[in-house]
Amino acid sequence: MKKILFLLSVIVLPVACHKDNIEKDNIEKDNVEATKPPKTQETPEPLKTPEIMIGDNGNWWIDGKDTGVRARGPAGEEAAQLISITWEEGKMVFTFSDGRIIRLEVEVTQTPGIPEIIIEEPAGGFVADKMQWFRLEPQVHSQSHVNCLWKLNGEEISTDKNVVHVFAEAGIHILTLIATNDAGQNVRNIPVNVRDRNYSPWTTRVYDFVRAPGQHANAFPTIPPGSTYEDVLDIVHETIVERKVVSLGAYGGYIVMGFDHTLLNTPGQKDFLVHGNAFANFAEPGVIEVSWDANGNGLPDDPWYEIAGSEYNAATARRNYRLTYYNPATDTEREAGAVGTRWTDNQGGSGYFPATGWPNWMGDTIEVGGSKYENLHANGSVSTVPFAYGYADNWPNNDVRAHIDIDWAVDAEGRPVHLKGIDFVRVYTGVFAHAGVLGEISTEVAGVQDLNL
Ligand SMILES: [Ca+2]
Ligand SMILES: [Ca+2]
Ligand SMILES: [Ca+2]
Ligand SMILES: [Ca+2]
Repeated sequence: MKKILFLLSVIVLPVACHKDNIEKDNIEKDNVEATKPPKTQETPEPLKTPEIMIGDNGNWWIDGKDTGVRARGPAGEEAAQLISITWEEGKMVFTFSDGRIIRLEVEVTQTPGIPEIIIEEPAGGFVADKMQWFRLEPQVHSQSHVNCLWKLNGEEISTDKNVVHVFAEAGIHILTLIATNDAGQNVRNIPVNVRDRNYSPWTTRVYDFVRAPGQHANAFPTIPPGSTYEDVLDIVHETIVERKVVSLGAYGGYIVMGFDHTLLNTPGQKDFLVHGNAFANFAEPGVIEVSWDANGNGLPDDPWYEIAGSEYNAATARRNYRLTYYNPATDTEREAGAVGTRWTDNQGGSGYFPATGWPNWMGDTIEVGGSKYENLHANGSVSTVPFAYGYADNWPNNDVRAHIDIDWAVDAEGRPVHLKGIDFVRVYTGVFAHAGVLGEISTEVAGVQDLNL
């Protein structure tokens, strides 16, 4: 985008327009309205465009103050035409057609009026990549309460001062900021050149992995003895990007994954699918949480939102559930003769979970939590019935009931949130159950697929 150019035609100041007989302190204002001068890198843009005029004493007046600088030549001569006004180190520089240059200290003060919008535009204009967050933080100055409204190609997208948006399509898009206060409205159009990019529809990164106890405590993928957490994260990352299965272990075991792009919430469409290894009547439902990089640091340290699936409002659902497993090899409080892995929760519960496999790298305790749902057992048989929708490793991968809509996301209070897109997906085993000879109910994850890429 080209900066708004200073229009010479509106600041031509022929002395002929000056009226000699105006009263003292009454300052001529003919032909002296100037557009905002172009800003330079050295000087900040002023809060308000100064009012420039020739006073009846023949001097330049700035914002009603006599500068003491003559605006014209000797009596009877025409003033040279003003050809530019620029800012240099806090001074306004007036250049005239006869070569004269006048530098004036200009004290610019904010006065009541419409909101002032200041946007530092990079050379060459604003550029964004498709499916990556674009952030713009303008300065908006106003002496009264100001409301901001952002539009994209004419449609409202935000009412915050700062806009964060993700563009689905390449091309030139016009962002419009409308700042409104008591005095009126200021509107700024900002073209953004959105570049095309090719992305992977699959998970490209694993950020975190905590496995809960289970029969595959050190398998799926194989974790060699002596592996550190970082080693395990590397192994799990390789497994996921190769689209192979990672077992999360019993209740609460989790994985955090990300992408090379922001996975968009396509209106009216399901958006992604967590691949697992569910088959007919052997569901091991994993709770899915989503997050977007709100703080812009590229890391999953932002609020999480649960995908409220079919069980979210079940009477047996538990929120803010916390469970601690104790390593049977080091647990000094386990009772003599007890079988299984001792556990306690934050709701007064405790017991021994039949699975005894302990992930080698996890230390003495494993603390996990989130929501907890009741597994739909099929009368003690090894089969478990899938939940209706909204979970991982629940329906087979090729079943549309495994598809997830980002619109199902809710906040910690259960209120729907409206996310434009997500950058991170966390999946954790959502039930605390054991399926006899098949071992604990443990969610498997083989990555996340963007359904609209
Ligand atoms: Ca959607
Ligand atoms: Ca499974
Ligand atoms: Ca972040
Ligand atoms: Ca499993």
